[in-house]
Amino acid sequence: FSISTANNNKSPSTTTPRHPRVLVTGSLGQLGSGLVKELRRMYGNDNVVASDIRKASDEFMATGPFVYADVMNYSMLERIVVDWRIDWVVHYSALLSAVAEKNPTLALSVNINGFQNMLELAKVHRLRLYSPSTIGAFGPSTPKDNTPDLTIMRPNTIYGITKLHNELMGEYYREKFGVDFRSARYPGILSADTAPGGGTTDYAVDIFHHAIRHGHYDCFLSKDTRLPMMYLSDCIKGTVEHLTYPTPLPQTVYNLAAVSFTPEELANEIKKHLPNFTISYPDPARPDFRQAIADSWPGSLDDSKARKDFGWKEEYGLENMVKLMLDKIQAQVN
Ligand code: AKB
Repeated sequence: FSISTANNNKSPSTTTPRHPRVLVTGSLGQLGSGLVKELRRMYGNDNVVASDIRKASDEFMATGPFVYADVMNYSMLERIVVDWRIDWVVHYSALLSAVAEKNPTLALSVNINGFQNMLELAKVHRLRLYSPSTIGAFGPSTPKDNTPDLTIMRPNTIYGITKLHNELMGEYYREKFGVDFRSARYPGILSADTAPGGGTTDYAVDIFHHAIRHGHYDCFLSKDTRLPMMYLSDCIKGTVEHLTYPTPLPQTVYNLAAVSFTPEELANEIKKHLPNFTISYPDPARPDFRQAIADSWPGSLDDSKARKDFGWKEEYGLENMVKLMLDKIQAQVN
């Protein structure tokens, strides 16, 4: 990343490399705080502006700039971009699948209007915009196994509809206006330090807390619901690789995957460390509302394009991820 600092007729133009200045929205969510930390490590604390609509902890505030940013307010966002001379935006503000399904009107506003504000700002101020999509952008008619990047996409959840809309709008702005828009379809993300916020894949985090604290977990998905998942640090690594790739990539949106498992397979892996752990599942006659959401999503993704185009490769599979989650949560309890 470099900016031109001088260009007159007498002396040759010189370029002084400087770090990009990055704005992260939704930075207090499951993914935001880890990404902010990594970007600050790479570019310096003052070059990464964290934002949210909630108050940050003293600990988080101590690490660098933090501003209030309501993604539905275009002029507020524009002021931040101008005042802080932002180059790149990572847009994480969104309602996840389960909460979106409970409040579709709010999901439409936040997920679509909030994103549209960012996209428009990216056009006007020549920003690089990274905003993740999701496995939720696929639907029940999508091929379930090894789902490719390009396939049938007819999501039947409000979350999926908003995310697919954003994929297409980002692609349109890239083609039409040259906006450097980048996106990856995230699977469910597992993390020990930050809680997920209202998704269908949240069971895969809750299970660890319950296993350690109570020895039992009452799962809201059926035991054979297979979904793609990933450990948080891998997601941050993949996001940084994608975000920082020096030139626009051949595709606007990439599948990003690491591992796929069912609740039963996850529980069996946990039992290897906690032999007394037990799990129960819903009565098939009375499924939780999130079962229908999960059933409409793929069981595994083909992410070979991300591996080829920006070198994506995960570090964590089921075994080492389970061990790490248990160790970290055990340390919190002690
Ligand atoms: C959710 O469950 O809603 C999210 C996602 C897969 O996008 N974790």
